[in-house]
Amino acid sequence: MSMKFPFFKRKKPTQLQNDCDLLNVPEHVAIIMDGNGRWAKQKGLPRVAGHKEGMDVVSNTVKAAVNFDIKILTLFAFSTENWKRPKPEVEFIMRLPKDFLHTYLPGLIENNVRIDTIGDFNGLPDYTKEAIQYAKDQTKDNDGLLLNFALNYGSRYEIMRAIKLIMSDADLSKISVDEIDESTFSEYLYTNGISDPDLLIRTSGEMRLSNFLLWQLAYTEFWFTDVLWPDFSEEIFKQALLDYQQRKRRYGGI
Ligand code: V07
Repeated sequence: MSMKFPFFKRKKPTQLQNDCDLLNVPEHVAIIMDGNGRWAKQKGLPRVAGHKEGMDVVSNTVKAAVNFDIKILTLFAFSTENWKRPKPEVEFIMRLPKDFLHTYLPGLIENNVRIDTIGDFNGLPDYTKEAIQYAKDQTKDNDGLLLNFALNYGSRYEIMRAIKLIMSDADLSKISVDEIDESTFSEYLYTNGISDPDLLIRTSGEMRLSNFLLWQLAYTEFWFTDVLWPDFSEEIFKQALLDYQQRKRRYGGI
């Protein structure tokens, strides 16, 4: 069992632990895992081969996050806009969570990882929901890394949904207008209870947010790389963390 997940064990300090201040790693890292289709095309493979390769890179990235002692890793796996893709591609992608968990759930459990999701969970196919719900149940008491998948997620929808929830609570006199501030508003978002990302990484050279965590990224440091997601590695992750540590975070102050 543990031989299957050799990189998960924290026997030797990783390179990062040698040359970077572990007290200063971001608590919450969010990643837009872009470039899977392009990676496949460059290799003359079908797009889905890129998604499959990207799935295995998710596992390596989780291992790295555990090694780096990151507390929360939020991965943009499927957006509300991604339904517009060809049906066979969407169906393939929707089988990846089950595929992933079949291979990697035991290692995640062994390493105290908790799995959760943000987004419209009910809008996912039953076979996808069932596999993920099982993993959530199996890991709910773990207090190591929170591995948070954004699935069927769109940020404008999330914000509009929050407004509707607030208005319905107002109708029921559970909340009054003057109680609504930034902090109570945040409680109505999918990310209720988790801190805002300290660092956002986007791969494959695109420099936009694509409707990801618009509210939550207000003060987040952004880090972009031309590397395509299937080529992302612990080494590139480490570079992002080192760059993050060089930046002065000001939160609008001086
Ligand atoms: C997906 C692989 C990564 C690149 C981006 C798109 C394709 C892992 C999961 C997953 C989700 C939930 C869960 C366990 C694993 C996943 C989707 C797409 C929809 F509990 N990778 N991955 N889910 N891709």
